[in-house]
Amino acid sequence: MEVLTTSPVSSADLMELEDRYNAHNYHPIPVVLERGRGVFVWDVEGKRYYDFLSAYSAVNQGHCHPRIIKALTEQAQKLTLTSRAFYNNLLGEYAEFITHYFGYDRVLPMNTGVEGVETAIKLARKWAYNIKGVPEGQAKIVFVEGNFHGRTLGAISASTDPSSRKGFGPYMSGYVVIPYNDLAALEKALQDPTVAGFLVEPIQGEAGVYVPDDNYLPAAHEMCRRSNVLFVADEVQTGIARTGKLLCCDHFGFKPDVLILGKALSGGVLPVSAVLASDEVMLTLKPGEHGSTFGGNPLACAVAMEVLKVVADENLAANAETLGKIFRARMEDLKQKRPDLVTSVRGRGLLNAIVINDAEDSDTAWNICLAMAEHGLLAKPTHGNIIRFAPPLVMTREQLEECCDIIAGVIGGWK
Ligand code: IF1
Repeated sequence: MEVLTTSPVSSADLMELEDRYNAHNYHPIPVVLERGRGVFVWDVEGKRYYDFLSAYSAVNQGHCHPRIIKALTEQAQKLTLTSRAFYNNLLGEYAEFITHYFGYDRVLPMNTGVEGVETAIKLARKWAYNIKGVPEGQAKIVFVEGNFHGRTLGAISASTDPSSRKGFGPYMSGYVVIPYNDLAALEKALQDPTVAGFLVEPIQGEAGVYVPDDNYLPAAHEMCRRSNVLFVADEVQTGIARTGKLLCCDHFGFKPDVLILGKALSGGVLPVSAVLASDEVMLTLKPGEHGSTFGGNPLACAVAMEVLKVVADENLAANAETLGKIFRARMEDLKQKRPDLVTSVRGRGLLNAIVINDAEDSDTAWNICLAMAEHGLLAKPTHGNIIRFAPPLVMTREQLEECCDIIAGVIGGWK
């Protein structure tokens, strides 16, 4: 058989094919990618782009990182899945490694981010009944407005975004939703003695990269401690160096009681998520009470260990912190030049967003993203008028400056 180095099929054909046979639950930017390396991806026509989405922060370590792909392929030839009906030779090593790495007693391995969220909710409820003494069936979880925790019924039941939520009821009970970045509202919610946990993204990603006030998270953590409520951090998107520290909570000097990780825990090569907690919380779960066919599989264990070593060896958190400052400074310059168009710049590390001065239903941000794609940079709007910028953390300063030139060129010259 003849081996082709480039696909003979055009982007247009492939988009049509997907559109014809796939569910219409996404509206992608019209590029068809077939290859990735580091901060770059290539479409089927061979055009190269800077990736400023990083698969929603799953590819923090860059596309097809050689060390991660080596760990994947070597393990794939040995053993991929045993289920948890048996022990495998890597799960213990991985559990020791990841708990020491993040400073927790125990880990519960899952696959997707939302499974991590579901696991954390179940853990908080179990802990409330077994340890806190909440009467069975009455535990509550407190969430904040604008949250995004995934697509399961358990997660969308907490959502205040109609597009995530509407038309999928009935919803989970035992949820309380309060305003974000509002300590008074949290104080009030925590007065209810049946509250088991407070589940929050340290920076709200999907909502549009909302960074809370400096004292919000540490004060919320302290309030939870005083009320005997678990502080559960959803760091699926913010975790693993994205915001300029290993965890976003590290910026604020506290450790969540329960930590949820996903996405970049596998460097984007397969779904790997994890929930980390203390003995007290984790040991409330007994055999048969929770699990997953794929959770803790040896392939995931091998990959996740290498991923975390790469994050440390390549100082990705420090790089994200440094480059993030440069990026926001460049975007602030752009805001000065085009105050009619750019109304806000925000973020932490390399999780940033700019707000385009437009109604959410305007297509300006979308059209800007199409123009940036033409100039070789991929980003996608969220909520219509917010553009999120989250490149792989392996980017160099020179590359970042070049990307800022592209963004400033497109937006600066926008008519
Ligand atoms: C989609 C955004 C990112 C998450 C947090 C759990 C999950 C996610 C904080 C679930 C997932 C995604 C999923 C993706 C869009 C996306 C996203 F645009 F919504 F905000 F990352 F930027 N907690 N985030 O952000 O993880 O089950 O998907 O592995 O297409 O729904 P998952």
